[in-house]
This record gives sequence, structure tokens and C-alpha cells, in this order.
Amino acid sequence: MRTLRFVLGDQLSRGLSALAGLDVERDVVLLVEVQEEATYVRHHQQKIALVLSAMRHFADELRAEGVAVDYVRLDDPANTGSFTGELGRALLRHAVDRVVVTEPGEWRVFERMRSWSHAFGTSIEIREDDRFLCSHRRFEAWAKGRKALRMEFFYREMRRETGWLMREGEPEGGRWNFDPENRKALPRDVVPPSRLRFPPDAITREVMALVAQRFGDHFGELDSFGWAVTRSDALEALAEFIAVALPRFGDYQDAMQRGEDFLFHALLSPCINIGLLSPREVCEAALSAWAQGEAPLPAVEGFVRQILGWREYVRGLYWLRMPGYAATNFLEASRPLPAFYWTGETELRCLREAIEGTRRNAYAHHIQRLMITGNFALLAGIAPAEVEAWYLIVYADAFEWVELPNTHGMALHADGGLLGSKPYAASGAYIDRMSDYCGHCIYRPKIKLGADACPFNYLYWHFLMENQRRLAGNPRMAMPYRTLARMTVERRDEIARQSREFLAGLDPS
Ligand code: FAD
Ligand code: DLZ
Ligand code: SF4
Repeated sequence: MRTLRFVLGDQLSRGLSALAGLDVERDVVLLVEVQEEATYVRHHQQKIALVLSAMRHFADELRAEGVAVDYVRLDDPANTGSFTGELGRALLRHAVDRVVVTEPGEWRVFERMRSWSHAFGTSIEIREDDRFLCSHRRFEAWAKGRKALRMEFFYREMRRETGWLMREGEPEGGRWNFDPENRKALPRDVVPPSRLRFPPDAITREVMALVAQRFGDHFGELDSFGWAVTRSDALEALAEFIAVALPRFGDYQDAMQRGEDFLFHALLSPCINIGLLSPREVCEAALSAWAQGEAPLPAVEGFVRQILGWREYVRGLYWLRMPGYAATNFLEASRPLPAFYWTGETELRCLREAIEGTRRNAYAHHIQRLMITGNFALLAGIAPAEVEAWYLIVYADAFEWVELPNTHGMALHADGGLLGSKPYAASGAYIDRMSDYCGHCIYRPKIKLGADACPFNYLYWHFLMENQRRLAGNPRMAMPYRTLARMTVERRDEIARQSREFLAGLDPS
């Protein structure tokens, strides 16, 4: 039997299910660069360069093994511009008995994939993506009958199942979660390490020229590209993270610092999400550093929780709840996205830092995404679909299965609490505690009202007032609502007035 094995741009793993059983003598592997994938949202230029360069390197590695690769380039004049069009053309080039694919990471593509068998009259085998640590079936079984789908309980089951950081059935160190230790601001005397970046090689440079020519008007800088684009670079990036950043990953996981784009974060999500590293090997590398005494338990537990817990959990939730998940809007937020999300031109220093870093690197770390750009969008009542499109565009690691639950559920509470038990809403005090941004801002985080007040302060109370009907019944919101109830009517009116004035002054994008 001759098989066409169609591999997508975020499936660049040699162990991919679509490549299992590959017959080097007879089969063909198809990879296609298509306009539609670069423009269904107008991705950051670095994200397009990352995917296309990694695809070209992956194709070369397969060819070096003797595999027949059919690679369609973006600038091929006959390129139809879509997965469906290119599969159709490939089927005319190759006489095959069947097509094998691995399920995609996005619902949008899955719907197309399901139509291919009928459209082409060919047998299309859609295989499960087994690069994850929890299968769809396993997640569904966990979720069945539960009212609340809390990550923490899912994570504990995954710890038990993998046996990671477990001792005789109990969590290592006597606790499941070392988060309370993982919330420090960066002290003055701790200097974050300079991080490994990968200068573009000839293939990447060629792709960058193509991206500049075709997508030069998309968001973000291209010249600062430094992502790993091969499996061997990705392994180097993993080793560097384990050696220089993991030991203090836990301590400073929530810290933010001007001029420090990466701190002690892994910078591995782009590699993992496109398949250059597996989540299992990344966790195992961290576990082995702990076993050898090279990283403390709170750091390793915190890191493993992000991958074994959060990453698997959001993926499970996405496929459990799509397509309806994206359509909910619990807080009925409807304001357009402010223009400064694209330009970074705002007086709010924290937002400027996060957005400028995002333009530079196609990256911001988790707390910037959640507590700066996410928190502002939540407090300002920005329409979820607009915020989600922004997150899908601006980050090199953004694929809908992981971007959507994080934005829609975690940052915006648009799912009404399916993912998080309460909104991650915070005033300027939190940002001031966790960063050095406020000392360099025209606003004052300790001032609550008036021209010098930090906008996050009045917007926080305004958000609570606006959403009282929807949130006051949430036991986890009882404390802020008690504080709100103690405010005088005049103060509440003034908060509402100043918030309305501030929000009216935002330029829509
Ligand atoms: P670290 O902070 O060092 O974490 C280590 C690894 O854990 C990451 O590489 C990633 O694989 C995993 N991880 C950590 N947190 C999460 C999480 N909440 N969900 C899933 N995996 C997680 N992550 C994406 O990969 N793609 C996205 O499009 C994306 N969008 C986000 C949008 C919002 C609003 C928020 C709040 C978070 C989003 N995240 C997303 C999660 C997280 O912010 C990134 O995974 C992380 O910042 C990637 O950087 P890092 O590799 O340095 O991660
Ligand atoms: C993100 C992306 C881009 C920009 N370009 C391509 C491409 O040309 N060819 C390809 O196979 N994949 C690309 N991707 C990744 C896809 O968007 C991704 O595989 C689907 O969204 C499924 O997750
Ligand atoms: Fe951001 Fe407010 Fe701090 Fe300025 S004062 S950096 S707006 S939190």
C-alpha cells in the first residue's frame, strides 16, 4: 500500500503518529507552505518565519533519512494557498492508496480535514495526536460528571498516573503545589542570565526574506528572530534552560522587570508547540535535574505543573468544549481592542513594556500575558473575540488549542468560570508588587482616584461594579464585594465617572 503522509507546520516531530509505519521505499511525506495559514489571522512575522523555517529544516532531515518528501513552497506559482487545495494537487501528482494525517491543533483545520475524504474520494486516516500526555478519551473520562473542571485536580491525577514527583503514593515534599513559594518579585541583587538565542542560518534567512516581502506589514519585528528551528537547536535550548534558569524558575515565575524579556522562563513553548520537543522529554529533563540535586523541588514542581498540568488541561478543555467554547461571553464584554495593543504607544508603562517586548520577540511571559495585557482587557471589558485574535496573532507559540482557553477562560473569564473559579482581576498594587514598572510610570500605583491615579485601580472597582450581577454570588469574590459595599456612594460615583472618561479616551484599533 502506498501512503501519502501529510504533515502540518506544527507537527514537526519524527515520532508523529502520521509518520508511524512509514515505508521509505513507497510512501511520500507532504509538507505545504500556504498563504491561508499565514493570514487566517495576520500572524506576527516571527511566527510565520518560525513555522516555515522549521518546516524546511524538518523536510531536509527526512530527506537525509532517504524519505521521499514532496515540499510545496509558498512562492511556487501553482500553489493554491490552502491545505485543501494543496492536498488536492498532491493527489494528482502521486498515485497513492490512502492519505494519513495526524489530527490538527485547531478546530478550524479539523473541520476541513473531516471533509477531505468526501471531497477527494480517497481514504483519509486521521490519527490521534499522541504527543500529549493525556489523550482526549482520558480527559473526557476525568471530566465526566464533574461540575467544576479544576486544573489542580486534573494535575494531581496526572501526577499519580505518571508517578512524577511521587513517593509511595504521596506527593514529593508532602505537598502537591509549591505555588506560595513561587511568587517573589525580583530582588535588586539577582541578575537574570542572558539567554541562548539562535542566529538565523541560511534557510531561516531565506524564509525571513520571503516573510518580509509577503507579510512585512504584519505585526512585530522580524530582524530580532532568535528561535530554535531544528530538533538539535531545540535540545540545546532545553539544556540551557535546565542549566541556567530552572533552579530559579519557581522563585521568579511571577516577577516582571523592565528590560528583562525572558527572566527565568523556559522559552520553550514555540519548540514544544510545533513539535521540536515533546512535553514528556521536557518534564523528564527537569525531573532529572531535581534527582541530581541541580534544581530545587519547588522550581521543578512549578515547572512540571505548567506542562503536565496546565498545558494538558487546556488542550483537554479545548477539544471537550469546542466549537461552542469560543462563542461564550459571560461578562458580555464588547469594547473594541485599543489601538495601543498594536503600537505599544500608551502612558501605562506596564502595558508598554509587555507590548513592546511582544513586538520584539513574539513572546511575553505568562504573568505579562495574564496580569498586564490580559488583566487590562478584562477590566476594560474588551470583546473576547478581539482579544483572542490579538493573542493568536502576536505570540510565536500561539495555536488555538492553547491560546483560546488561556485567553477566553483564564484571562477574560468569558467562559463563566469553567477554567478559573474567579476572574484574574487585579489593581495596580499587584503590578507594583511584582515589577519595577510603576516607578517609571506617569501614574502612581498607590493613588486610587484623580489625575495621577493608576488606571488599573479605578478600573478594578469599576469592573466589580459593572459585573456585580454576574460575580457577586461567587464566594471567591466575597471579599472585594464587601470592600466595595463599604465605599460611599460618592466614591463609587467618582470611580465610575473617572473609569468612563478613561475608557472613552481609548482609541479603537
Ligand atoms: P514557562 O513559563 O517557562 O513555562 C514552561 C512551559 O509550560 C511552557 O513552555 C508551556 O509549554 C507550558 N505552559 C505554561 N503555562 C501554560 C499555560 N497556561 N497553558 C499551556 N501551557 C503552559 N501558551 C502557549 O503555548 N501558546 C499560547 O498561545 C498561549 N497563550 C496564552 C494567552 C494568555 C492570555 C495567557 C495568560 C497564557 C497563554 N499561554 C500560551 C500560556 C503561557 O503564558 C505560555 O505557555 C508561556 O508564557 C510560554 O513561555 P515559556 O516557554 O517561557 O514558559
Ligand atoms: C502557523 C502556520 C503558518 C504560518 N504557515 C503554515 C504553513 O504554511 N503550512 C503548514 O502546514 N502550517 C502552517 N502553520 C501552522 C498551521 O496553522 C497549523 O498546523 C494549524 O493551525 C493546525 O494547528
Ligand atoms: Fe501600570 Fe499602574 Fe504601575 Fe503605571 S502605575 S506601570 S499603569 S500598574
